[in-house]
Amino acid sequence: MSHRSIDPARLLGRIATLGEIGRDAEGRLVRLAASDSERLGRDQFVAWLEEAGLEVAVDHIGNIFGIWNGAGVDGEKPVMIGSHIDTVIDAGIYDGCYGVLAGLEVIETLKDEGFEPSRPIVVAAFTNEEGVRYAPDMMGSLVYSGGLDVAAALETVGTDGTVLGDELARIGYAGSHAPGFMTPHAYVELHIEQGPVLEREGVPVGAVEDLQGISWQKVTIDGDANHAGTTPISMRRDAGYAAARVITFLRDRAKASNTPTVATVGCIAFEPNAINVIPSRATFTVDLRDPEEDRLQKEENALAAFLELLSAEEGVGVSVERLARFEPVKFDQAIVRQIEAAARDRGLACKRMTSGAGHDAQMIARIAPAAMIFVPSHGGISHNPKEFTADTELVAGANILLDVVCRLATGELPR
Ligand code: HGY
Ligand code: MN
Ligand code: MN
Repeated sequence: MSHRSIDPARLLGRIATLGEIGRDAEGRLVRLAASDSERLGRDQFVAWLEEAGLEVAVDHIGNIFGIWNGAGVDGEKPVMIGSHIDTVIDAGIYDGCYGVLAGLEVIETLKDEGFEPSRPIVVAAFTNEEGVRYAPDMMGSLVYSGGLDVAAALETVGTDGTVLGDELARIGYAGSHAPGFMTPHAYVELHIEQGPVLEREGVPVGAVEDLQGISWQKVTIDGDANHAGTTPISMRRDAGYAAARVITFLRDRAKASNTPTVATVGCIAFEPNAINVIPSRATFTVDLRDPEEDRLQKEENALAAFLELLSAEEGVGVSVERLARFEPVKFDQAIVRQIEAAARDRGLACKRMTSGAGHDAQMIARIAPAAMIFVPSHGGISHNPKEFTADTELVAGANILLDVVCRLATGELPR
């Protein structure tokens, strides 16, 4: 059975090109949401959309859409292919970008072939999926799906004190469309797995049927600055030591749980941050995740109880701010079956999976049937410049996306 195929050179070339945009002085890839470097990435993506002859739309939160209306399908709900092009700090080149560029590639392949969809096909690059500069993550798709008021989102103050709405206006991406202006008929997101499962099991395609719950908190511990040399241990209210106890508590608890629960302290800052001063303040983030909502709540409660105990034992003040909280999400089984069927038709093994990472698909699943396709991550590495997926795996994943989009765009019944 002969299969359509995307243009590998065009897709791989664009992934490499976008991967070079937004590097800092040390050569690290840093395209934080609504930053100058991200604007360069956005401009490049829009240029490619225009070259492909797509209608370009930008909404109030800066989500970018490339719309292919095809012949006379106006008014029909579109098939939407999405992901993101903002990155973490010192990122790899595939996270998010692969799914957006593969979505554009699928549309161009179908256009070039004279394919006649029975509905529009749209590629979307959602704003601030990573949430590194402005919390919460998946913000653009959360606003698009009605989970967060756009005005409130635009007022978000970043870790650098900037305001998201000002920054989007400054970089020229405070768009005119209302978030949610197109309700998808179906949404598919192609993404690197960012974990070790597919590579370890030698499976080239993941059909993602659910996504774990996410809890982000910022913890502030207040103690007393004092002299590192003269202050007896028994007299200390050491915010730095208290923070360290939280980190080991979280790690030990997750490790002992023999469940998929994970806990991460990714950011930490001490004040006054001087070698010979006992820290008066420690501020850090806690990222908790679990596929089961009740277990995730249990982890949050355990942390809250530990913080209370710590405050009593160490004589420190503790305050917590919630940054993000998303329950686990189930994806659309009909689309998951389409992904499995497409892999089967191409003779590729396929495995049903849970996503450990957050994705825009979990937000768009609130307004449309949605599912995801994963391809292997070498060594399970991501959010790291060593992130890598082989060209053959990238092309195979994009062809699965092509097949699933064709089925969804021609009204073929889900299998
Ligand atoms: O945090 C996440 O899982 C995603 O990379 N934003
Ligand atoms: Mn991503
Ligand atoms: Mn990411």
